[in-house]
Amino acid sequence: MHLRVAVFDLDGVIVSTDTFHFEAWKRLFAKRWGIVHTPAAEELTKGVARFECMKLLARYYGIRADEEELHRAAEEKNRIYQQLLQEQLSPANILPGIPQTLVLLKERGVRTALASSSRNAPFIINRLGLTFDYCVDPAAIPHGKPAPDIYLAAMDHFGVSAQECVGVEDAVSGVASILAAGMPAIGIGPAVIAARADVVLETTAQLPQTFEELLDGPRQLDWAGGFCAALAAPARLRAPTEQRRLSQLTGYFEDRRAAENILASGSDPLVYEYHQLNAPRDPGDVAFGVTTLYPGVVGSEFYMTKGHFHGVLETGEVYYALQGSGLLLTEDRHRHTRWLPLAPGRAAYAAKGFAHRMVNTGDEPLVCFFAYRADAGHDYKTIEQSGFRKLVLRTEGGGVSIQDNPKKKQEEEV
Ligand code: S6P
Ligand code: ZN
Repeated sequence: MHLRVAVFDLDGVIVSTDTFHFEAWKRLFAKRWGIVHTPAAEELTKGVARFECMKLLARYYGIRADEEELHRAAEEKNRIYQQLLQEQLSPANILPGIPQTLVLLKERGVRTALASSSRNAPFIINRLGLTFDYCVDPAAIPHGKPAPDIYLAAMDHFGVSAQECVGVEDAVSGVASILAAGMPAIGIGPAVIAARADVVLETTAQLPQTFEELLDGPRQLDWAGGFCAALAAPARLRAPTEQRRLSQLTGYFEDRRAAENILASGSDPLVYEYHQLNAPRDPGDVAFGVTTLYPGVVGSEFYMTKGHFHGVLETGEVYYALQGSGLLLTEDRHRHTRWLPLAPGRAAYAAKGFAHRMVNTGDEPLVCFFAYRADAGHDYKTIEQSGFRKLVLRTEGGGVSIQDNPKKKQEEEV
């Protein structure tokens, strides 16, 4: 990806204003109703708009007040909050990694924007001594997060495409807003784990390295200490995948002429791609990744991966289907052949000693997670020369038929 613009949420990403909000509610409840506001109640307000917080807390503390009074109280809370910011907000409230990230982006020519729904944002930024190339004015945005409007406004300002941007958020509705704008999303903190961000970080301190990776490609993963990597298909924020086009696979299909005809017509379709993390070649490590096998046929044979034995023959491999349907064709060197169905939620185990190949018999991409012993290595030659014992073919009625591979049969009869 060519990154040109990074768009940031403010609260929880650039700065932590949690303590100011807590103190403001505390003072409000003490003054108006003689109630001691607790951290447990404060938890309920995270990511919730001001007046909604007011109603929620009033219910929590059993306060009886009409809408009008609650509105006035919410306004008073905001005044207290602003006053606290005036008196106490300092660069010490900037979250870890943020200054380094902004310096890095400036050095690398990436423009920065702020997409905060808070009308206090310009004041806060100013006070912290931070500068962004552009701050979206929330007053001019028709629909708040999770609608994409605020991120689209940032994108339009710079005249770039969504794929040239990345958004950073710490709340589910914020990540949803980024994704709805079509941008890749970086999520911060455990709250966004379920929000389908492309990358999820534990803290903002990991942002400088994440941006370096976006700009320069991934660093060495921490195989000795543990790590979490994005394997989403397509892996929008990671290194490019290995791709296999038909021109690299013609010899693998039974009907070679059909393959050559497709190529002669001027197209070289992408048959499959896989993204694998390069584990150290150590028997104690586990190599893993994701393969996406596209739907299609060559003649009547379904699209498939090359297939291979492992170099260390006696090593198994597990496939877990995430999307699509098809099968894992496996065979050993002693005439045992099996085909294992692949569909979301099913795990297929290619036993040690068995060659394995994915076949897509459906009409959408077949996406599988795979994992195997990291030092197993690959033996492609055997399959390249004589194929698998079985061919997986589409019948005239659109069904699936598994037949003997005549080439292999002849060979084994000799
Ligand atoms: C590796 C594992 C997968 C395949 C990938 C591509 O042991 O089985 O990573 O490499 O699905 O298939 P192939 O047959 O071209 O290697
Ligand atoms: Zn394998």
